[in-house]
Amino acid sequence: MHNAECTCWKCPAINLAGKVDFRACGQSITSFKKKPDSTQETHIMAECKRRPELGLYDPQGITFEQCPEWQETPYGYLLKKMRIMILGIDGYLGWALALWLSDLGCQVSGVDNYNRRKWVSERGAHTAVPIARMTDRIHAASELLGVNINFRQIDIFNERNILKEFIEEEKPEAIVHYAENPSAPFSMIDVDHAILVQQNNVLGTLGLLFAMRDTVPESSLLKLGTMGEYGTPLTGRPLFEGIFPADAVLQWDNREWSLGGELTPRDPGSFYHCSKVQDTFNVYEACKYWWLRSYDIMQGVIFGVHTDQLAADPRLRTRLDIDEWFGTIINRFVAQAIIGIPLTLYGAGEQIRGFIALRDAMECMTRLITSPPEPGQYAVVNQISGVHSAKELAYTVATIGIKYFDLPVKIQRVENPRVEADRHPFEAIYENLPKNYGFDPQVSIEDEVHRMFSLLTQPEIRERIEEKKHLILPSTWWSGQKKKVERLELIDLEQEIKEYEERVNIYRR
Ligand code: USQ
Repeated sequence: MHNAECTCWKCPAINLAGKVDFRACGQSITSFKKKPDSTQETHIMAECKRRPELGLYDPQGITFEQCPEWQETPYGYLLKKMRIMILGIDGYLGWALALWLSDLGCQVSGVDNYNRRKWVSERGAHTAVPIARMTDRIHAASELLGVNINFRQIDIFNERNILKEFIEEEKPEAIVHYAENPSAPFSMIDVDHAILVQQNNVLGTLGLLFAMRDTVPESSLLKLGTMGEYGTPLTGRPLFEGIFPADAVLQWDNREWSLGGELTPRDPGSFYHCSKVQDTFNVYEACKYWWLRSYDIMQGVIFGVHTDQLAADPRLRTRLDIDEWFGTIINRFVAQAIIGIPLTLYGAGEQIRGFIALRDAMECMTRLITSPPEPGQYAVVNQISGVHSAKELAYTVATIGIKYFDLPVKIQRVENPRVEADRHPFEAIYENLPKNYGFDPQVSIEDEVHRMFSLLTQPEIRERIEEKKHLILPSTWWSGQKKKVERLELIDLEQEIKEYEERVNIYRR
């Protein structure tokens, strides 16, 4: 188990308040652990909120493996009935994680203001996979999975005090923060939308950090960042996991400095991505000032519909957006293939991004929850399972659609409404999750695309996609223009796929 040797020092059930004067400490536990005269007497003392009978004790003395409060699961030792609050629980990821964690025995609470539903309807769109009202979803989860989710409708920016009261009441041992607007195009519509995204995301998160300081400083924050914070540097410089490794150096003017431990450069590609960059700094500072502990999760583009819990019953499914604002590339391509719209490659179609399937993202989150950062630690992971170009993905979706679902799929190149490099080098580093948290991706793009075709070709869902066909082609330009993109090229697929398949063994089943 990746977290067997972790000790109470990382455990959210520990109460350090008043036992350690963090202001007197350096950044390292070792610098204040022992008395200067080496009498080996431990200076950090803690109490366990779950096991008060221990009294004051050395928080480095007991490991997760040894503690009866931590139990073995497939994803590491997990605190029994761990209390986890999910902000943004009504969203694509939030709902999937709520069911996943509840099913693992966690006590899940959640917060949402239904903004995602409102924003998608502002575009005139709807989720392709129908979802019920939150009360019905929670009822279905209780009936079908036997789990209880405690939900509160709260706007984390406008109702900070109510959020704080709810946190105080629930005392979560981890908080997963998904309650942000995730759409790059939405943030580029006009000044009102750009401000809305930054206010919601940056200020909402800032308020949360203060609430955590005052209520649950020992709880870990799992904050969703994005791989898009780094951009796609044309030098081809590797995209390290948020922080430079120890051996990175800066050379200039015949001098050299270590960059180890410093935040890596950011080059976001929309006002939405900028909001995530600002979050990074706010979370980083909060960890520094108040010894909060946080994972900044630089997630790539997510795709898919499947986890075991979501698939257990139609009432448990999560939303799936396919419109130009909220649909992500693979999900959009599958929907386009089903209703006969040529798959929309923006520009050259050679943009490269990191990707991860919904199910694998849930596993990563769980593994991170089971292994909290140390007090004061701002840790980063690049949460992806592979990197692909837009063109490669279009070919994958087209091949599966043609071969296995008998669909006449075509691909088109259209004008790129975004300002982004569509031919660039890309070297993403994503070693932390596999190396330190035991993550091994389980879902290939091909398998998940196959599964999506099976679900989205169901008549009711197919009809819902047809209904919103007119919202597939983008009309939100980074320049501020509002006009549908023009087609640049219709690709002769049969010939291309044949050649492509010869080059790459694309469908590995
Ligand atoms: N793209 C196409 N055709 C489409 C849609 C997108 O070619 O029909 C291209 C875009 O130009 C872009 C890439 O595919 O280069 C990804 O676009 P996307 O809309 O799938 O994803 P993006 O806008 O980058 O944002 C999504 C999520 C966001 C998350 C981000 C991770 O909406 O919340 O932060 O993925 S990342 O891309 O790594 O920054």
